[in-house]
Amino acid sequence: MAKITSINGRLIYNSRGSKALEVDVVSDNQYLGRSCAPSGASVGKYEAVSFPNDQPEESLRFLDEISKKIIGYESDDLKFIDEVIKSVDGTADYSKIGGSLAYAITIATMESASKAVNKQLFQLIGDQNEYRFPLPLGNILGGGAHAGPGTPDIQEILICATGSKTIRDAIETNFAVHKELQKVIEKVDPTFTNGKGDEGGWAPKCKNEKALEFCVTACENLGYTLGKEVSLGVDFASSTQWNEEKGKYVYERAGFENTPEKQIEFVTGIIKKYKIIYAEDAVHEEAFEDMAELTAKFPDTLIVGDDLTVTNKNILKKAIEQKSCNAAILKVNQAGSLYDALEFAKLASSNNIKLITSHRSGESIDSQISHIGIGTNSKMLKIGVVGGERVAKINELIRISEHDLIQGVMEI
Ligand code: 2PG
Ligand code: MG
Repeated sequence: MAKITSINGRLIYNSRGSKALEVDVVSDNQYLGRSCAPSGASVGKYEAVSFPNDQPEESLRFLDEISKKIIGYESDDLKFIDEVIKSVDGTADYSKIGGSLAYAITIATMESASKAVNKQLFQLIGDQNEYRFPLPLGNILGGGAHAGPGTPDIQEILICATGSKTIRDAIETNFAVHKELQKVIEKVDPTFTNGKGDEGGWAPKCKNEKALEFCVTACENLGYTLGKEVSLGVDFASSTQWNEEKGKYVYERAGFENTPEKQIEFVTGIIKKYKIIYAEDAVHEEAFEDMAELTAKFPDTLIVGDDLTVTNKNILKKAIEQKSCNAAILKVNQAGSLYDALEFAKLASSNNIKLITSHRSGESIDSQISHIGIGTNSKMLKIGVVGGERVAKINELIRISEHDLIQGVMEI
């Protein structure tokens, strides 16, 4: 097997213009793996810490110490690399070295290893006999922490081409809905500036329900039936609205507040009215019982944990015990290292929790998450619709489709 021969790191910039940590790992003096850690805006309380004391520079200082311990070793030995990173860090949440560093080293190393054996990265991540494309799940309308005042409180309305049989069709359907939505918004609001949120979803001045109606109209204008060719999803990102002191969800922009009971009614109403097949963080990150209520109520909807489960195996165990979700987001940087994230994926899969591999709102043009989505058997790949850093992941799916390694798309 190939051996790691050099490691280099640097601070570059992400799609929000913030510093991001990138690492190059070379095996056998020739196989370059390169990875840049993304960053979130609506960050879960129990996620890995991205940078020690919020200082990317401090994180980068630990690269040398780790490099010395892994150079000369096999680049596909993810477990060993993870152990070394953890031994240098010594904390439970990467607060000493920064989760970004763990992310970038582990993914760059695996990419380098995949090149050395001339395989696709997803083949090193998962060893199943059959691979399928996860269905791309794209943000078409953004609010909350991803867009400015006047936009909906709800963070994301998402499109998924649930009727598509090929990856290209699924991608093109998402593009079409995103384009049509622009026209729908412009028609209702001639002053619409075509502004977009951090992930490329349109950011109109409107309240939550109006935003959902815009999305329904866009789908219908294209002749699609919700639940057939396409389906809508919502990332409520409810921890953003949750006010611990008041014990209520405060919808500042729309001007109302929900008690926890009312929040369940609010979410229930939206899921039913808009035939939502994907509801992420419908209640706040510590409301395991309320999530369980929704999971029991909607067995045919993906009731998804993101801030709830933060790609953390121990927290997922609790969610499984309490039946708090039937699906979970996988974001490697929430976990820290790729090894941690793959352990999370194994636990999810063996407990029938469907996986959705996801980008962050602050992204680079890296595309390894497209491979991670395939390798972990994810049902969906939450990667946005437009914007260079989103399209990079989409285009990687097209490149992968040129190889005959994948048997069609996932069924939801
Ligand atoms: C989310 C993500 C990605 P952020 O909440 O699911 O859409 O947003 O990266 O800002 O946490
Ligand atoms: Mg989320």
